[in-house]
Amino acid sequence: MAEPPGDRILVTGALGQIGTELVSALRNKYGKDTVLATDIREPSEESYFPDGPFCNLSVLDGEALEKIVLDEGIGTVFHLAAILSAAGEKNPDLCHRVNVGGTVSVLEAARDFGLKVFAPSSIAVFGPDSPNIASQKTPLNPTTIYGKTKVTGEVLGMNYFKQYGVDIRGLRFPGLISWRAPAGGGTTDYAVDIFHAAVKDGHYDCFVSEDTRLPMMYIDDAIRATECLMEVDGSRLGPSRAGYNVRGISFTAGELADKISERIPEFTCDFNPDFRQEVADSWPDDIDDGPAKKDWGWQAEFDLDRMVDEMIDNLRKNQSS
Ligand code: NAD
Ligand code: AKB
Repeated sequence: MAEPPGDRILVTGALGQIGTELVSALRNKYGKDTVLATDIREPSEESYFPDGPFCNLSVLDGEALEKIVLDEGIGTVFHLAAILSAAGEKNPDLCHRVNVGGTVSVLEAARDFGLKVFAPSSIAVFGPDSPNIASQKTPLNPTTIYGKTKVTGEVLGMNYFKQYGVDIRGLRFPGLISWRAPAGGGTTDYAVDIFHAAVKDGHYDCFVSEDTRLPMMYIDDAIRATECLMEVDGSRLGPSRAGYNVRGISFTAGELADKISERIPEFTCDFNPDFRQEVADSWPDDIDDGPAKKDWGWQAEFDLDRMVDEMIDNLRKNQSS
């Protein structure tokens, strides 16, 4: 493997739900100027984004990516640019181009310049034939275009690891729940939107049915899992290195609405499933994360009550500031 041109960090798709939080965490840890945030769009005036270096980059432009890697002395890439499940079902061609094409651009740069890469996968890799609790070894037969691109991403990552020695690491994130940045066009977005609606309007029209149960995780656990995986000695990582299952919480949409009502008694929720119901129905209720626990000591910290308290407290503080 080549020696990387430097030890700075590049984040693709940095303005999204995860990037907003990850860039902040990485800048706190390694220093503001060490982390170069990039995205195909510009930061907006209205939304929060941590202060520090930013430039436009489409992950489909492999040449531009390699030039930034060289010019900016990059050693590690957190590759977050993607089109999520609901947006992907509406625009499958774009989803395939960005998720597969973008990952190839990053892996090619990693091979040419000796970069370490974090590329998240998703519980969307599982399909309707998955058991209710999907294990690491459950066969991957997704029916969504997004899920298929995530399986391809894991396979590509393992190929670049085996053939070229690229240090690729990835997690199969559950639906992530956070309060700073809006969710970015997925099926689990309801579990973020419901909090904003509850705090602002006291009512939410939910696009999945009351009994829809899915694997979820609070953002602080997701950021901690990402940091742990990237910091652990590579010799501890097994064959799941490109897509470790990481478990957080599992609840139904109805259970979440009830927990919010316990804290906001006037809150009401209607359930009117749309096309995203079929996507949700194709995913497991929960996942088992035995290999992540065994290989690098993963353990989530947020249960349902703690996550609901954090979301409501933070959104209320944000609203009043
Ligand atoms: P998001 O949709 O919030 O953000 C994605 C970002 O990518 C956006 O800011 C968008 O502008 C950018 N982007 C789109 N096309 C691009 C291109 N061609 N070049 C550069 N940037 C481009 O997504 P997220 O929730 O932050 O997800 C990040 C990663 O984590 C994705 O790989 C996603 O599949 C994975 N993931 C997310 C969740 C979740 O619940 N948020 C769960 C599982 C996996
Ligand atoms: C989505 O719903 O598409 C994402 C995911 C689980 O990957 N949040």
